[in-house]
Amino acid sequence: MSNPEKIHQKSLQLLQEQLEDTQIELSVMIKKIADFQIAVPSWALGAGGTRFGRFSIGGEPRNLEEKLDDIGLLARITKRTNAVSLHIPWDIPKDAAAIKQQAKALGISFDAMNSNTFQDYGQPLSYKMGSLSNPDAAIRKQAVDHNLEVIEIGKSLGSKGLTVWLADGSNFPGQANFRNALQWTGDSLKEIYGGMPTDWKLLLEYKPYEPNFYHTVIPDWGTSALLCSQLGDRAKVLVDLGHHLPNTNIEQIVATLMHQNLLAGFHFNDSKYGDDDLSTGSIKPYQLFLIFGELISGARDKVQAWESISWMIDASHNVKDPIEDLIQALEAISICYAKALLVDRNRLMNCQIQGDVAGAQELLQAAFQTDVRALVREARIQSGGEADPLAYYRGEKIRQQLIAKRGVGAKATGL
Ligand code: AFD
Ligand code: MN
Ligand code: MN
Repeated sequence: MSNPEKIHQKSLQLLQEQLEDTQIELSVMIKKIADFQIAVPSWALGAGGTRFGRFSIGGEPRNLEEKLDDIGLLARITKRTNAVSLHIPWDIPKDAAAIKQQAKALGISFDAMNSNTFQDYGQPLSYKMGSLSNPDAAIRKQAVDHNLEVIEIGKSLGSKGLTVWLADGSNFPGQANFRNALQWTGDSLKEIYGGMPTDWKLLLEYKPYEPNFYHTVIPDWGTSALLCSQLGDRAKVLVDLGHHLPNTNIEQIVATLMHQNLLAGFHFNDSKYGDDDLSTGSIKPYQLFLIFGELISGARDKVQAWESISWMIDASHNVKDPIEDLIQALEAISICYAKALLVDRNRLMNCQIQGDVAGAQELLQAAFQTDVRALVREARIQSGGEADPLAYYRGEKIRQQLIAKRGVGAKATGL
């Protein structure tokens, strides 16, 4: 029978030897990995489903308190998350002080708040034809007021950010006026931005299509950056990894945004074809590794501070246990980050200056092919987490416990 602890120590020793002739200290890497925390989306603790149906997982959180309990478990066993990103109105706290207290006891803070102007949930006017870009000024006002309410809720919980993702757009040529929609969106965002406390930031998300299939008002990073530049220096671009047409060079977008100090942060997920919201790193880990390369390089060159970037997962689970999926996503993010830390950026720069293309590729591939799981595990163990969170979660039969407590048909609020 293999001995995981013995293998773990041998892996660490091998990494130590591999790093011998570099300037990289193992202990420094372990601390960076341990310090790198990613916020969990409240909506990812239940089964998401698609427009073709939803299959319950069983034992899903039925309210915000239970969502926080599940995130508290993730925080305790993975030591990779210490924050939640809430979605309003799905997560309106009945008692903000009690929720804040519960979160604090679980070691969880509140990352960016998410507004919702893409569904009708009983508000007087419908968002069917858009929200911040709607031709009807009364609907635009309702959507602006909703965002201002979300800010107020966020203030009561200690959040410092508002993420705005708009489903606004059109399904057919002629349905909307591109320029009016953009203008109305910009005007509405100005009102929202003006309603934010001065220590908050606006994270403006883009997406090329879905739910609208002919045009989306904020389809790409350029439009988001254009709108942010009209708002102020606390409005920046949120990069959702699933929000790009296939084969888009996302690492280049990240570098470009950092270069302008315009990167708000990430919604981590993975995709094969569209906004598939698959587990981060499950399809294109090399892309995620290259994205971290740009982030590390940009921070090192001081084009944008690492601390100014928000790290959040945005995923929706249809076939996996949500907590197992989030364990895997958090692990994949840490692994790609750790691999990217292995690249000697000075040597890479020299290869670029000398036109040594193969040499540059060797540097990247050597780092990407390095098995850093022992480092990520060691960072978790040293932080008091479980050596193998997934094995722990399954060994303790936690999903079965949640089903016994909440019921097999329990459905998370939201989607
Ligand atoms: C959907 C949208 C977008 C948004 C998320 C939460 O595509 O990514 O951030 O829902 O509202 O995934
Ligand atoms: Mn998103
Ligand atoms: Mn999305």
